[in-house]
Amino acid sequence: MKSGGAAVLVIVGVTGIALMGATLSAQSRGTDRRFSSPVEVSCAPAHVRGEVVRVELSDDGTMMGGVAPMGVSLSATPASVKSGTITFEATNVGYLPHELVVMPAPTTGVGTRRVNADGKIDETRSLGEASTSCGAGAGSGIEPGATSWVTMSLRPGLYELVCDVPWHYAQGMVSALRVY
Ligand SMILES: [Cu+2]
Repeated sequence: MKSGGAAVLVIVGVTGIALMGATLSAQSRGTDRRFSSPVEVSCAPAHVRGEVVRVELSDDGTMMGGVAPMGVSLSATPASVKSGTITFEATNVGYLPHELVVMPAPTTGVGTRRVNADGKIDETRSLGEASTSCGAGAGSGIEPGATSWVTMSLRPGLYELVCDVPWHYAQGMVSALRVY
């Protein structure tokens, strides 16, 4: 730090030191891609196996004191993929924590599962999930800005990609995936 900076710190006191620290911290990360995109992408798998399906998890926040999620959405690209080894990369671009659970599609149609009193669906037939911020597999949820990933082998068929944070499925946070 320059000597002029020290003099300023004496005058502005502790608050100023904290602010200056935050500024320096932001500047030192200036080349970080997190700060060059409106969507904060802070992590990704180092090695990806098989076909890749990118899943975007989003929302418009909550209402009713945080109980009711608004504008939740789950989209998969591509929505149709070759059978075999498939890696899902799920990125949360919303405001709330989300997750990705891969399920066989119910015979009654995608998005038609019964939602229990706790706002969740029955995950008994889950084939795997990505719900670890900046990590693989099942965890405690994907925080906003983070990505989680999971690799699995899928046979041809129709699958359902689900976010099973309470009430998110009920609000339509589900999408079809065709495996051919
Ligand atoms: Cu969700």
